[in-house]
Amino acid sequence: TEMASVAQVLRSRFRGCLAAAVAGDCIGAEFEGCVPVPVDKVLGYVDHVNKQRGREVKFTDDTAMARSVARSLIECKGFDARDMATRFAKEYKREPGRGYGGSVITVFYRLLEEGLQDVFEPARQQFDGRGSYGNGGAMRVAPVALYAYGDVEKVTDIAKQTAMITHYNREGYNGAILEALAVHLALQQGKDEDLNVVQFVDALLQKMKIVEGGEAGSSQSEEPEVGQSEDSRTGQSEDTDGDQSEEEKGSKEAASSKEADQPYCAKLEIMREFLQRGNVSRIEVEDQLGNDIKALDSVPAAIFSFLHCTRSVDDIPTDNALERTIIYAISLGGDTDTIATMAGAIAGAYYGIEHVPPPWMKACEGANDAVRFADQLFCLATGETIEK
Ligand code: F2R
Ligand code: MG
Ligand code: MG
Ligand code: MG
Repeated sequence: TEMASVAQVLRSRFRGCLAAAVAGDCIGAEFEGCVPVPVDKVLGYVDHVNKQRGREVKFTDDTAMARSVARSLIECKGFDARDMATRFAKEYKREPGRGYGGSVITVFYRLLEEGLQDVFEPARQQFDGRGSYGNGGAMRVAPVALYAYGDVEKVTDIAKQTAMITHYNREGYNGAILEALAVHLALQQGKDEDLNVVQFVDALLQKMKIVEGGEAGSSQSEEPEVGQSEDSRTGQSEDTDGDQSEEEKGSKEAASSKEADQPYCAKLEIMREFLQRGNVSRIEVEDQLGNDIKALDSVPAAIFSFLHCTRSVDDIPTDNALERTIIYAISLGGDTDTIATMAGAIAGAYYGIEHVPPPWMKACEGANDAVRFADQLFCLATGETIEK
C-alpha cells in the first residue's frame, strides 16, 4: 500500500543516516589532521576500502559516542542525561584508544566518580568555566534527530542536552543543534524534485536566528552587544573615517557584531552566498567556513558538503551523490572524520540506505550495528513495527 511505502522510504532514510555517518567517520579517519587532502588521495583510499574483505576500516570516537547516544535513547525510550553520561564514560574506559578529544577525557573521569550530583557539572568546569567549543557534541548527535523525528522543538532541546554533557560552551552545543536540525530537515525533504539548496540554508537560518538570538548577551558572551548600542546603530561613533560612509560603517559593525553574537548565522549566510555562486574552491570553504576541531569550524563545512554535492563535482567522478558528499567532505582536509561523519548523516537522511555503497557497508566497522540502531529508533519515533 501507499502508507507502507512511505514508511519504507522513511526507514531507509533512518538507516542511511546512521550508516553513512559511520562510513564518513571510518573513511575520514585516514586523513584526520591532514591539510591539504588532495582529492585523488581520497579517491585512491576509497578504492582501497572497496577492495577490503573484512571489517578492516575502524570507527573512531565520533561513532563510539554516537552509538552511546543511540543506545541510551533506545534503552531509556527517551533522553536520560545520567544514563547517557555514564555510557560515554564507560565506553571511553572500555576502549580509550578511539582518538578522543584531548580535554573531554577529563569529563569522562569525573563522570565516573562516585557521588556526582549534577552530570552537567564536569562539562561546566572545562576550560576555566567556559566549557568546550569542540565538535564532540555535534559529531554524535544524528540519533537525536531520528529519535525526535517530526518534532523540531524536541530535536533542538535534546540535541542541546546531549551536547551539554561534555560541551558546555555555547558554540559547542549550538553546533550540535545546527547539525541535528540539518539532519531533521533532510529527513523532511521530498525526493521527487531537486533539492532547493538555498531554501534549505534559509530554513536553517530561520531556526538558528532563534537559537542564537535567544542567547545574545547571555553570561557566556564575553563582549557587550556593541553592534546594538545606540551609537553604532545610528552610526554616530566618534571617529569619523573619511573613506567610508556612515551607512557602510554601520553595516560593517553590524556584520562583525553578528559574527560575535550569532556566529552560526553568520556562517550560514556565507554558505548561502557560496551555493548561489556555485563555483567555490576548497580553499575558500576552508578559509570562510573552516575545517577544524571547533564546532563552529566544522558543522558549517559538513552542511555545505551535503548541499554542494547534490550536484556533480568536477573532480569526483561518481554519480552517487552520497558517496560524492563523503569524498568531498574528506577532501576539505582538517577534521576529516568528523566533517565526513556529520555530512554523511545529513546525506544519508536525504538519500537513504540504498545510496550507501555496499562495499562500504562491508568494510566499515559498526555499519551493520548502525542499521539495527536506526530500525530501533524508527520504531520508537513512528510507532511502526518492522517485519523482518
Ligand atoms: N581528537 C581527535 N583527533 C586528534 C587525535 C586523534 C588521532 N587520530 C589519534 O589516533 O589519537 N579527534 C576527535 O576529537 C574531536 C572531538 O573533540 P571533542 O569531543 O570536542 O573534545 P574536547 O577535548 O572537548 O575539545 C577538543 C579540543 O578543542 C580545544 N578546545 C575546546 N574548547 C576549548 C576552549 N574553550 N578553549 C580552548 N581550547 C578549547 C582543546 O584543544 C580541546 O582538546 C573530533 O575531531 C574527534 O574526531
Ligand atoms: Mg574521531
Ligand atoms: Mg567528545
Ligand atoms: Mg575528528
